[in-house]
Amino acid sequence: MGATTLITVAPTGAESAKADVPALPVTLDELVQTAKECEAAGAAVIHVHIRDDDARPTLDPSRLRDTVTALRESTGLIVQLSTGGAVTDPYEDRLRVLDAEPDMCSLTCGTVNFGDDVFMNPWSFMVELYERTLELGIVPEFELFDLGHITSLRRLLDKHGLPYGGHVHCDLVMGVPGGMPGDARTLVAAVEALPEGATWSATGIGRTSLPVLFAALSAGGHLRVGMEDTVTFAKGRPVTANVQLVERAAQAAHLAQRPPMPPTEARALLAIEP
Ligand code: KMH
Ligand code: ZN
Repeated sequence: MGATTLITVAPTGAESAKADVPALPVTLDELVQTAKECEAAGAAVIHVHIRDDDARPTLDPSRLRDTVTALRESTGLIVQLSTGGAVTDPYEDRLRVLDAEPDMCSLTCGTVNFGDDVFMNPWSFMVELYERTLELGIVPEFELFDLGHITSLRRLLDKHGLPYGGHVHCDLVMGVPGGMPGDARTLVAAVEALPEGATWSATGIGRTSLPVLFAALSAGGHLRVGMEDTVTFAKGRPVTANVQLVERAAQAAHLAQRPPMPPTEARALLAIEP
């Protein structure tokens, strides 16, 4: 078990509408402000989805580039762009995300029912995205929504070798309606199935957020929190800013005697160039 806890913030996502969730950061200014606050509160990685001028999810290449640049200029956070996008995004657009040259990108290891929708990640797409990360020198974070995704991750590593930098880092995304449940026994089962030497974080969607946070800390893992995953701080209390969730995660990490990991240490762990 490591001595510190890597905290990733996922501030926006592609699912919530600004009209329904006014605290959601959707402009570049809002995102940069959020990133600064979350870094000060203990986050080391930011998982980024961006929005267009109408606050709708977009994978526009020049906006992505501007976002990476702005986050680098304003923070020391590791910038991880989402290649998942929204469920409606075509594969070509999702592949093109890497052209924005982030430090990291998400790489989901299989298709999953996603509420009423389907989040498509067929094997051929996974392989193409993985090969591109290797070519471009971008470190992937393997997103695992279900136990079967771990089988596909192992197959990917067997057939195509280790990721850029040589270290495998995963994120268990739990509690999606259609994916694995967000509870302690499923988390333990998933962690036991991970490739040897892999590090991992976990996040619980919606009301599974806290059970997964506590289970992950207890099992020696890292944390992802943010309004992509939950917009409710407690029953009847909406999240008013992402930093609330990061502060709570940092407090829990301190209590667990594994305080938040600074971005420099996170870069070394994830084999990301300084
Ligand atoms: N928005 C979801 C369909 C990722 O960022 O890579 C997919 C997602 C995963 O959020
Ligand atoms: Zn995402």
